[in-house]
Amino acid sequence: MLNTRAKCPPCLARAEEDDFAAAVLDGLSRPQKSLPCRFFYDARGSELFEEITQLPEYYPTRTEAAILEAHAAEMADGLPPGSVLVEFGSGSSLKTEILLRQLTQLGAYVCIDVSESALEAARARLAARFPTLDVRPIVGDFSRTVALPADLAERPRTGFFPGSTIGNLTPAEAGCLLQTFRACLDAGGRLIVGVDLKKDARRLHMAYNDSAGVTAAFNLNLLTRINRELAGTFDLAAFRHEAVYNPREGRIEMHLRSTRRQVAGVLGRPFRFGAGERIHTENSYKYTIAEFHELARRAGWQPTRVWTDESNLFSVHELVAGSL
Ligand code: SAH
Ligand code: AVI
Repeated sequence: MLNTRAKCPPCLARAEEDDFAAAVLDGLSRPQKSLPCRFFYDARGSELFEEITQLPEYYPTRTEAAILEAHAAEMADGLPPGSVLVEFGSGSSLKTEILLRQLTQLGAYVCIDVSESALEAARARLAARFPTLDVRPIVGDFSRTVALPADLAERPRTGFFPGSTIGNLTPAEAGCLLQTFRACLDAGGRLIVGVDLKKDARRLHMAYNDSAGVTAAFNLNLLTRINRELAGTFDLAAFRHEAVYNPREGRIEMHLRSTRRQVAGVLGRPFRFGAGERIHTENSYKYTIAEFHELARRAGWQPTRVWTDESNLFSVHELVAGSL
């Protein structure tokens, strides 16, 4: 597996500090404590995310998969033979298989993710299911990992960014990320991106507060990871999962709320929590199609086609890169 680093635009420069320890110490030192959501995905976090995707309340994965099943042939149409499919935040690559079945002339599949365990499991499964496919996993942060393996650099590329992972960034960060992807893909290249749509707040609330408590376990696992990797002393029983829809921002916010006054240590540094104080762990922005088109255009992409489900829960967009 390849580990690569490349330059990012100045607005993503903060991501340079992605070292887990530095990010945790910084996030917990702020007046509003926060932790970056990309650190959810250690091996256990990736497993818990896969469980989330199977929950009855979590509609995004199955809805997006159904959209891909219905339209994969159109999405694959016109892809030059020998092209490279580059997926950002590929996780299990399960949904990717729907596209791969249509992309019979694909030159290679490059999958980029921070979770080494998820990449390894995907690599092994794809090797069995698509024995002739050239799969190139890259462990890294997609906001910085834009350098493709040298032998693939001259091939035409199509980007794939499913799952509404783009919603986990603020709109400003998402715009920067789309610019980074544009630099990574060819001028005239395409990006297929999955975006969760604005909808009834109750439905959103249920999707992030499932009755089996899997999303709560996913959120709390961040503290388990800090305890294990950073000599943390968090008492998990004294923090509670919270997910609320913020209609003004158009996003689900996930938090970990301290149920009492307490002190938790990280790498020997004490962090004080008041009763009820929260750590902000994730945003999950929801867009209308028009809002997402506007965001894409500002980042230099031309929206060409969009596919949705009958209930307008989720959208899959085709964007074409303008010249730089
Ligand atoms: N694309 C898959 C997985 C979505 S979950 C799907 O649609 O089901 C989000 C994935 O993005 C996780 O696998 C996580 O490890 C990865 N991820 C999150 N932030 C990342 C980052 N900054 N760089 C690379 N991968 C990231
Ligand atoms: C990966 N990402 C798009 C998921 C989401 O819905 O924002 C992560 C997640 N968080 C809680 N449940 C799922």
